[in-house]
Amino acid sequence: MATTGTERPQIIGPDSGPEPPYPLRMGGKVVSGFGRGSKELGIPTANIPVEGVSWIETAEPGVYFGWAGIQLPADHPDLSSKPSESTANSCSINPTTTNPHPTTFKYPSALSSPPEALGKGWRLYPMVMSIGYNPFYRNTVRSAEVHVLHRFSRDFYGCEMRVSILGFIRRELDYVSLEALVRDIEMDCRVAGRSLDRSGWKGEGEGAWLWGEEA
Ligand code: ADP
Ligand code: RBF
Ligand code: MG
Repeated sequence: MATTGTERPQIIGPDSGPEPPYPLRMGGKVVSGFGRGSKELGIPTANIPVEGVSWIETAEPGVYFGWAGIQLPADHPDLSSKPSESTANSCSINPTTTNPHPTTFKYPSALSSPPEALGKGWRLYPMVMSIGYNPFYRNTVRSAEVHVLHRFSRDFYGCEMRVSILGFIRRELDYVSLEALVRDIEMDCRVAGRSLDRSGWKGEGEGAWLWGEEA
């Protein structure tokens, strides 16, 4: 059964920072997913291939959070958006008929990237991600999909994306309705935002991976 917001921890992990086995990394080019993320839920998820990720098969299916690095192409409109603008517009969820008024939450600030990485189009964002089988949709293959906590003005299919997972939020659940699923994902975004908004959770040591310098 679905849990409700009041029963859930509002912040994950100790203030000092992530604990083993985190950080866990995965990366690759953003591919097309099941084609229902944005349209049905108002919550776009960037799918990255799970092939070749050593830890993925043994990871507990569920919702994780951390940081994402994305290499945006030179003409992408979000290359010019400043962190302050992104904070002002702190809801990455799009309104839909099932969720006309998505709630806002705090976008935590990311590590600052070096000028060379910025020049190559790399940008860092907080993220929540789902790893597993989406019981609500009964998928038969394991997928990894990342919802980036930033409202983009254009898609970024085909771009190189890196994620560094710092913690686990909850197991994946089946739901009585789409509304209940969306409400829980909104809560996941708030929990991730709050958890990453602490100095021990900025992904210290993960920068070079996140902006594409490390293989
Ligand atoms: P698909 O089923 O192909 O994954 P989605 O409806 O889940 O389709 O949309 C995912 C795409 O939306 C991503 O690949 C990315 O290009 C784009 N996108 C726009 N905003 C976001 C965001 N905040 N988080 C993740 N992806 C986003
Ligand atoms: N799908 C589920 O069936 N159960 C879940 O508990 C669940 N949690 C999710 C949490 C987050 C943060 C995200 C981004 C997605 C989650 N999904 C879950 C996946 C959702 O069903 C999926 O994004 C859509 O099916 C589009 O592929
Ligand atoms: Mg998707």
